Amino acid sequence: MHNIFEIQERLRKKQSHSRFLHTLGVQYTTASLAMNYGYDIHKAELAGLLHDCGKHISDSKKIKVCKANSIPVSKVEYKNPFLLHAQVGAVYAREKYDVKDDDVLMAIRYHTTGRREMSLLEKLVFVADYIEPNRKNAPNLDYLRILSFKDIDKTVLIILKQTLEYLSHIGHEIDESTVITYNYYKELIGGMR
Ligand code: DGI
Ligand code: FE
Ligand code: FE
Repeated sequence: MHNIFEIQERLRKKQSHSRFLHTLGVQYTTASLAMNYGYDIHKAELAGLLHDCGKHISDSKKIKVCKANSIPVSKVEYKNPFLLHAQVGAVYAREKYDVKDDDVLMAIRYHTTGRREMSLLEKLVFVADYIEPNRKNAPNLDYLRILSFKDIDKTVLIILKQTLEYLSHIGHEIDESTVITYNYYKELIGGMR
């Protein structure tokens, strides 16, 4: 078992105050969702707590860490290296925080773009990142916070839809992985009706 409080202390020293509050928010929101869906609470807390542990380093270091670990960097990621904090986070969780569990590492790796066929833990972290109580600006948060405890796949889909709408509204480049994830969950949920 990892010592959650010890990891919190380490992250508190690295992260800005607002990032640290977000980090704690994702930790306990992932844990709450885990209780609701009958998932291992300790693994959920650990993944939520560490999900942004690759965020505080410089863009050039993010690219360097990816190269050193043979992680491919797409054109969009080169231009928007913040996207790589998910990949770097998974590397740091393994190397600096001694996380060996692949479910936890994958949940950190895919927390920004999601992916097709996410595991339950990947979905819990993806959703918790968006709805945790310190998030204030995204649309439909009240609705998504209720829906997340009833239908996790539908919540994932709406978050992806809103994220893509937001990115095109502000004219940010979209990584194809986000679109692939969206299309997968759109198809999945369309097929369920
Ligand atoms: O690290 P956080 O800010 O807590 O949250 P995150 O890792 O989910 O990153 C959120 C941002 O990532 C949000 O502003 C949307 C953005 N994002 C997600 N997919 C893409 C993307 N940004 C770009 N440019 N392209 C994407 O495909
Ligand atoms: Fe993040
Ligand atoms: Fe986050």
